[in-house]
Amino acid sequence: MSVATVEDLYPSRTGGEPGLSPRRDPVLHGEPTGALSDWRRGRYDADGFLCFEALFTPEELGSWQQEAERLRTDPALRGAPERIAEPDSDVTRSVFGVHRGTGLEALARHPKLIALARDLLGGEVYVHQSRVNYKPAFNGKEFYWHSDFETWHVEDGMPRMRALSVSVSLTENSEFNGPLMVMPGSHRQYVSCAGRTPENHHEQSLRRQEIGVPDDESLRRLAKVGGIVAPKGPAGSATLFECNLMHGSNSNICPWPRTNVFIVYNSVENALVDPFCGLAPRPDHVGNRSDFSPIEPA
Ligand code: 6CS
Ligand code: FE
Repeated sequence: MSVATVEDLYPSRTGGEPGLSPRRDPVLHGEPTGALSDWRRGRYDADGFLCFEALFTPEELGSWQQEAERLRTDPALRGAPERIAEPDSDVTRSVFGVHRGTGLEALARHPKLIALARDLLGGEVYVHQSRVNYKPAFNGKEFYWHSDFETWHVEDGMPRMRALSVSVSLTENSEFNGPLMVMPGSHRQYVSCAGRTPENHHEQSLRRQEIGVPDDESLRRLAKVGGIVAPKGPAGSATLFECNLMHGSNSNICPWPRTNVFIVYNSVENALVDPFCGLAPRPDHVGNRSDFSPIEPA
């Protein structure tokens, strides 16, 4: 029996010309659950992101800050594939797979975050990816402009745009320490990238991404539409952004780290298929394909 192949609605890195095309999925999925006001849902639909102040209690935040620091220096993670070093040193850049078996599981299963994800993604969700990005003081290098969905589609086999990230700030995010920068409205255009995906690309891309990044002209056009915004806020604030929103962050040369936890929620109706690049799937701690069951609030 032939296995039905899933149509590639978002080709990229196929050796063709890079460029923009309209997204082929809605931004808001399903019926509102009431977790967000109509005004907030309207802003997310138009801008592709939402900012929140003080979603969590100081006690919750304190335990997550301690856990992130433990993970950053944990000797057991030193040689583990879940720990990613900065491109120019062995300083910890990221730790992946933190939503299971660490003290950050409670963050991933926080009722407020799951309610927001269910409202915007239209039903049950599961965690596609989780990570702490440390953006350490003095050494935290940039994350060049990119669409997460472009990578998750090409390298993880995520079929449609029905996922979102929540970035929870464990330290202040100021204009000085490499805050997340987004291009409002850019989620409405899909950027097909040049080049072809190398084998085991994640071993390079998670340190410094050079394949699967947009061309200059596409970036100029997206920035011309909605400009650039860098959400700032104290520890405990959060930015929720759509999987296809163009974003990046600059290097951190100041004495304060910019440490954020990212949880990626995907609709259970958008579970991964074979990667569209035709290569072997990325490891489970980067793109979860071992457990598509709905995540339940803690
Ligand atoms: O490849 C990925 O899945 C990761 N890369 C970036 C730059 N953002 C999303 C995710 O952390
Ligand atoms: Fe990203």
